[in-house]
Amino acid sequence: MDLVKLNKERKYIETITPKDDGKKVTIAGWIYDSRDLSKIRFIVLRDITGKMQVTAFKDKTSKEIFEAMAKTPRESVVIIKGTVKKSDKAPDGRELIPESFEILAEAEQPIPIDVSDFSKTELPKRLDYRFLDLHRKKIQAIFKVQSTILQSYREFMTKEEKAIEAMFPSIISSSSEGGTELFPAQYFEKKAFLSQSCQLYKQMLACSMEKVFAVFTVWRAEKHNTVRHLNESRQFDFEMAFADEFVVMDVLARCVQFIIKKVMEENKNELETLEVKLKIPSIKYLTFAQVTEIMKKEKVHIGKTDLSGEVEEKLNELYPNTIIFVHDWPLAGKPFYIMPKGKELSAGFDAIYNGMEISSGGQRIHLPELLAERLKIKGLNPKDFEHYIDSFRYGAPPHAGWGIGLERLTMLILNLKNIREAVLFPRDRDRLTP
Ligand code: AMO
Repeated sequence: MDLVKLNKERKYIETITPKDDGKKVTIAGWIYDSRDLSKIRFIVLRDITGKMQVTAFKDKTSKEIFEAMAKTPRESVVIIKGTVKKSDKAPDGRELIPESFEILAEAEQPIPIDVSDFSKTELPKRLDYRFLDLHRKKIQAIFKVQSTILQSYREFMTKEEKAIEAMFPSIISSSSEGGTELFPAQYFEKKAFLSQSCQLYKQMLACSMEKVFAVFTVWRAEKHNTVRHLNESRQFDFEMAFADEFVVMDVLARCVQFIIKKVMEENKNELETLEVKLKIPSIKYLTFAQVTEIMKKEKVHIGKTDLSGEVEEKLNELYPNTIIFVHDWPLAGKPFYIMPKGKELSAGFDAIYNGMEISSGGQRIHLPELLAERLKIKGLNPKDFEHYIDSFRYGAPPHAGWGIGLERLTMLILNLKNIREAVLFPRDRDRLTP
């Protein structure tokens, strides 16, 4: 097969319209379904854009093609040339009458998981065969939407905010979020860790480049196995100089609204496939103390320094389709780099959307002495953070920022029940392959 020629000739199924009726086209893809009615044989061919019925007749189609259509198993990869014909019986109103049929890769049988649109294969098994799971329209829809989320985050940051995209190291020498949860790595003779966030680097960068953002992979050695946590996840990071938490909460609100608007505009088919009805969320600001009061009335238990899943769900019930910013967070519940506000409170916040935390952030400490003091209070050694602390000694403006979990955001936009659905190849407590 001449693949250069194929790419010139090939038409994606979605682009075949009434204008093509009577014309010869070449399509390529996977056999989704086949039916044999003795004198008529059907194949439904699927490519990344859609499905098309291919219809062969015993008395009209060549014997070779007629037989190949019966023999070639589902999920095999084929190239079919033929004439487009209007047909009331075909799913999209047109079918292809084949004139040539070439098998590029025959799928071994049996296929280990059900890859039909109605598949009931359980998630763990699907993830064992993720490469096959990705043959499915629903699964492809999730990652088409995630691609829009990624692109629109970049578009928002570069076009609306004029921020600068940055890359940071993934191997670090000390914690960036607190003492625990690090994966150790051997770095020649030195002890190192996989990055648990680009926190310290994005802060150092914002102190010269003012407005920066990143799409950054993080590793967290948390042992729990939940439907909302991963051990490897991706974050949308943002950091801005001359800003406090209120400035960056506003950026976050507009950013998430922008992303959701783009998904609504660009992924209509995918949202339909996934049966998701999206609306642009509204924005609500509450202090931690206000949330405590509300929860008292609702008789939901609230911790002193953090919000439980139950509280997050209750907030969603009270303020549906809303990005809820909970600010003036208790100092004890935030990492060492968050700016204190008096003795008890901090300039840190969490953002909750559809019943779960999508982001946390706040104003940072840009004062070296205060930073060293806060590190000690958190049980960390300022010596391990020397470069970071020093970076604030020679002209560092006040700054603030946040991080959104990409998989969390995808999960919550699409109403997925398990965060693993929003990762191509998830890494959790038990899963290191594929
Ligand atoms: P935090 O640890 O709250 O903050 O993470 C930010 C966001 O990332 C997502 N997230 C996760 N997603 C899946 N699995 C996990 N284990 C996981 N941990 C976090 C969540 C969360 O809201 N440096 C700060 C951010 C900042 O202040 O700029 C940070 O990492 O959506």
